[in-house]
Amino acid sequence: MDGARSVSNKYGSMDKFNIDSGGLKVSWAAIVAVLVVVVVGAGLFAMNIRQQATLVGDSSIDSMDEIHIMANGDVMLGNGEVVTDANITSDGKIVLSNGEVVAPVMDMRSAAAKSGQATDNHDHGMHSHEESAASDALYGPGMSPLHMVGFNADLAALGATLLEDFSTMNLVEDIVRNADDLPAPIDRNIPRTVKVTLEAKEVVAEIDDGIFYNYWTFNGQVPGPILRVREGDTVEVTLKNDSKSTHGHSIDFHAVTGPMGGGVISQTLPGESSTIRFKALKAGFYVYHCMGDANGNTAVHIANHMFGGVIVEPKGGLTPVDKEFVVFQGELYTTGEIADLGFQMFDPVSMMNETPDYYTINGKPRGLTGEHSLKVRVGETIRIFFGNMGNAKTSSFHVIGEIMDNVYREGDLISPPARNLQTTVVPVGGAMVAEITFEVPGTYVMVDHSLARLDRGAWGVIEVGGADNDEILFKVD
Ligand SMILES: [Cu+2]
Repeated sequence: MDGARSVSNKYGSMDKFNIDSGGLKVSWAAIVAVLVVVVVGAGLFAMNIRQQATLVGDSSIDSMDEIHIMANGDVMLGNGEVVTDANITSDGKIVLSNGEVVAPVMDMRSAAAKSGQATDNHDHGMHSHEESAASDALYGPGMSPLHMVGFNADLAALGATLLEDFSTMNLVEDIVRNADDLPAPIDRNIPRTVKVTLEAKEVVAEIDDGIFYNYWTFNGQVPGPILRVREGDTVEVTLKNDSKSTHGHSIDFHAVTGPMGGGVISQTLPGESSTIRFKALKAGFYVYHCMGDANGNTAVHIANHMFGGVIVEPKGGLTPVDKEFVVFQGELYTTGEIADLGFQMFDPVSMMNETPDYYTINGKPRGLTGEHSLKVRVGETIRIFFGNMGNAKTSSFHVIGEIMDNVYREGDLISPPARNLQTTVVPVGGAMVAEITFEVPGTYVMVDHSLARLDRGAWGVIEVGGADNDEILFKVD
């Protein structure tokens, strides 16, 4: 990392780059403590509301269905009036002055108000419960307790559910899949049926030291497993959905030709499994991602990092190289600000605004640095399979100090590659394959050349060992 350290920014040197967590390393045991704080905090908030409460003297409510809890704990009545002293019970219900009890309604606009966006309260009041519930299903955060708390952190009852659920969550020490963790090239010239099993697993892992997130994954790491088949192969995929999951999951394979990429026929509820078969008709490097549950919400499942890749080799195979790597860029949308410690929940409003808090490389901001750096020797040719599975941002892939010899744009392994590219554009939901040979040893940084994203994690490191080569790069004076 020595070379990289010469690059500095407001967060410090490059190996400490974008997230200044003060060096705090939180143990796994401490996560529970963090969550206790979340839950107790929410509980105290509700108690505070109760202490302030007097019964609401409003007889003009036409329908109990038109009542919403706002993010600040106030209650919006059906006539648009805001009540600041409603009684919120410990199980998250609102008690009105006439003693009637209504269940709270999650509302997107409450979250918007919380995040500082303008809202139209009067218009808000006109929305029915049914409309609101429908919009939650279409646009909202899904039904994960963790995400619902993120959506309206005022609800102590959900906080309690959170803790209860968290005690049984899958904990993953390191969410990053090593860049060299992909299958070897295909060594056969006949088609075959390739069987793979993927498991949808909702886990808790660190975004960075002391920052935790409820990732949804395939097989507990990001990206999910890389599948490698030959053009013409039949691929049989069994999707298991972990019994601890809070959602149904599915897979939309971009390598599939057929409706929804298999996303409908692979719908799988928690604790169940589905098996689908598809024929890999066309060679290329393709991404796959969860298509969501029966309610859709594909973007939420992608934001939570349910994605991976499929290499469909052409019948003639790929040119031999010395090493192959897989690199995936993603986006994380959290309720906190960048570098906020503790448990960070998914923020649907940030996602809809397309403002990621972090860019991930194989699951974490600057995920492929340090021990996860790509290791190469001078003279070796490497092939990088790169996928962009953010929800919003096109990536401008670039390796500082290198020129890519061959670039198979957008994952097209059939056409002749582009040659000698400095930067290549990788669309969201797309991919590319690059071949690079290194001539000079040292530290190379691969970036999304929208460099404002560096502070949020959009970079990784290629360490190139070997003898100096002063003929190519040399400081004269
Ligand atoms: Cu999913």
